[in-house]
Amino acid sequence: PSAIFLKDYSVPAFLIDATELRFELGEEATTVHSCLTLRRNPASDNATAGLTLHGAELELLSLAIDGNTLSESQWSVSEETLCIAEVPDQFELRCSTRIYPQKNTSLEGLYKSSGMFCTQCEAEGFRKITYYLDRPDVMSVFTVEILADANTYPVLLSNGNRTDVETLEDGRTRVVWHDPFPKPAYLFALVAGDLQAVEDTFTTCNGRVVELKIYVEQKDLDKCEHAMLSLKNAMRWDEQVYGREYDLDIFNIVAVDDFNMGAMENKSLNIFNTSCVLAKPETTTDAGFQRVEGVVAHEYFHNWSGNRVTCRDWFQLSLKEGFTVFRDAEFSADMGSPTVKRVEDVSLLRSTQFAEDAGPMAHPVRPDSFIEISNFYTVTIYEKGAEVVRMIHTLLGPELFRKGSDLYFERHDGQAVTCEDFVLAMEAASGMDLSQFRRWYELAGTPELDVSGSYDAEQGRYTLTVKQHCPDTPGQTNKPPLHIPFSVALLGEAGALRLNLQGQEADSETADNTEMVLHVTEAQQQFVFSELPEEPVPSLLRGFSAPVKLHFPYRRDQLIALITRDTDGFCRWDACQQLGILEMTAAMESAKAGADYQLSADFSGALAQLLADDSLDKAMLAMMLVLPSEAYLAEVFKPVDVHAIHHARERLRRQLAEALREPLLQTYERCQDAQPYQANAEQIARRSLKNTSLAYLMLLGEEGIAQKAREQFAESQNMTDRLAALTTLVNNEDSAKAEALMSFYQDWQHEPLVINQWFQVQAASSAPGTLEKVKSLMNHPAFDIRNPNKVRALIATFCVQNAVNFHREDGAGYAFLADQVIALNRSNPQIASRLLQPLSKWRKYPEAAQQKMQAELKRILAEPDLSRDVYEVVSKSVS
Ligand code: DPP
Ligand code: ZN
Repeated sequence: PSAIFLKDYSVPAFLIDATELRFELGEEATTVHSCLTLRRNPASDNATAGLTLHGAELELLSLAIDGNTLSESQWSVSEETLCIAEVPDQFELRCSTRIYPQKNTSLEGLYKSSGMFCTQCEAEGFRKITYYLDRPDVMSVFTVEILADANTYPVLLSNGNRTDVETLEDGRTRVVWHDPFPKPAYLFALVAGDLQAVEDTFTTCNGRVVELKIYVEQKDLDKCEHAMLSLKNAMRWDEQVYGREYDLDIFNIVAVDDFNMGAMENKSLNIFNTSCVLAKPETTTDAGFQRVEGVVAHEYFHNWSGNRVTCRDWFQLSLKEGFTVFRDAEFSADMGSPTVKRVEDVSLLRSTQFAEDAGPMAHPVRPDSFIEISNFYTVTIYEKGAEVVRMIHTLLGPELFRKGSDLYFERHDGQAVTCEDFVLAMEAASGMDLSQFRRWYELAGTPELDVSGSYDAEQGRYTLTVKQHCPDTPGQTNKPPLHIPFSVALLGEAGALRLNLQGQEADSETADNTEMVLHVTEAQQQFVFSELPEEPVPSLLRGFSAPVKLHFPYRRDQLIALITRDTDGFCRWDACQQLGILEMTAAMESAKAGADYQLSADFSGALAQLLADDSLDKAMLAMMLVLPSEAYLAEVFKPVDVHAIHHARERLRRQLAEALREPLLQTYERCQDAQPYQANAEQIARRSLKNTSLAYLMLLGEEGIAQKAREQFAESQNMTDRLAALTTLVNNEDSAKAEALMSFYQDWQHEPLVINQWFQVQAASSAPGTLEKVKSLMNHPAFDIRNPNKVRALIATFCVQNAVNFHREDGAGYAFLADQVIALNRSNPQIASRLLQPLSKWRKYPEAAQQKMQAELKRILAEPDLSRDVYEVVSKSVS
């Protein structure tokens, strides 16, 4: 397999004005007839080129140009293309292919999932359906005819509007769908199955009534309410915040069990992983409800940021994904708690994306090359891409950003464009120069900011010295400085101080001038603030204004001041994390020296003060109580000794529970819910704090507390509380553990999504022997390696969220992962490659672990028939 480069991009030699497809869905095979209206692209400089179409795993049945059947000598096929050497300038190409959806385990193209036909075409799945110009800059108007047995497949769907339906004499139904909006093939979708729909309507700002339907299996009809509400909220929000109205009379969502990703934004026919659309209190946790809301909104928002304006090529993937993640994050913030949402997103970025940036697969938000595009649906493209858009928002301010997005949509509606076009629109609308800022799209790696502060009491001046540098990444060294929006405030005893920045006008200031966005653009820069009557505590990178690693030599008392007094929720939380890291560092050093470490009183004291503060958002408080995650700590300490980290962290947690026993107990009782379950911010916050308290209290090993957990498990009516109780019973090896696991399974064996949570709880347990447990669960009748949700719940949870067991010193965890990758390599390359990622990070670990991890990578590399997906990750990792 070889790489494809952005610099080699050229426009397509042909365009497809119209695409007509006819699907004859069968139980053995499916026949696809296509009729493409083609013409030479006037923008192409090759006026005599033959026609090369993409196609993979297709049986070609016939081929005709303008009604004349082609003989075999007139075309040639390779594994991934069909070439017709001589074609007119304008013509109609008819092609028939046979495919086998029932045998398609890759879940790419057309496949079957629990009795229904469905498609997944992004990024390059359409070529597994028929020969086509399967690239996003070829946009075409689709008309789709579907023929299928009327009894087995009463629901037949595709994009756009249904224009015809009839019952044929042979017992089949024939429907026709027409989508008036030209679109690339990756947005094509087809669904056929025995489905039921929950229906509603939405009236747009201009009075258009849109029919909304969520199609599910009969048994799931009671789990669609939340997704429907989220959809309507998202439609309204996009009108209000971005001025974007929906553009068709129908919007359909279909839930599918077997799905590689979360969901897919096909034009007017979104297809969803059941895990991202179904929700009800009895089966779904609060996090699950929030995920449904976020993903429904994300896919809906793609209708403008992705579909109406799409990507020119896959190197521009973040154009639609980064922007859309930013949009859905702002939406979720508006629907719930903005600070909580921000902290959750930053946590994910700092553990997962920073790790990616530091590993062998590091790539810029706009990559220069790839071997397999499926490997680039990454946290860098999505989450760092969203941070890049957020920084533009911060630099421009909300009004100019809106002007920029309006201009972007207006200029490029119906086009396939680039990240550069997005930046150009933002510049044109705002008048701001983003030339240096563009480096965020080009450079991989996480920039580091080294900041120091000094106070001159005589002059009343405070000077911040800011140095930036970005580490080398594969193929990129000696990087130039980036344009970093650095949001700051200076805290005095009585609150944030007025900022007078010498010699530089800051352009984003709050009304009372206590917060400011500094433009960090050089390798080293100084910012001098004057008229300061006292030495301030700097509050830096407020709201996480840029995706960087910040280093500032805070004293402990300064961190505690931030924790208890800062007005920026993110900085308060982050100060807690920093103090937690100091504790962890000290605890690990003591352990190394064979000594006992005792948690510092100032830390537990600060947390006690927070627990006593009734005005604090409970969800925030819950997050502040949690020590830095093992995943984040693995980004902080080098090399990563997972066992030392785990044991030190567990000891500190227990000490914290001892120090805070009384307030935690009170909090646990105070947060009991009297109201019936609702997935609103207030209740979610309360449950989160309650269950965080319970998790701590359980570490005390007190029978009275264990009793409370057992009661909560047995009696709670919602999955959030039930699962939290189960988790703590499992993690603490409670005497009721086995029985609880068994009764949970019996209660929920008919609900695959709940059983996935059951797998997850067991796979994440740090108890010794978990690997053996996971292996035996793979033989459980509820497990199925062909279902990606189950693979994620059991195998990926073990390898990603269970560091101590995955990194067992005998290397058995690594061998287990390699075995699973090898098993999935042929059946589902995307999932295999995704699963493989933890092994690729081998360089972070101590020598002995490195060797074992590398050995497993080499074992995978030696496998015959490696998929492109797996090959790319393994080969880049071992070298
Ligand atoms: N484009 C999908 C999404 O992120 C994933 N393929 O919404
Ligand atoms: Zn997306």
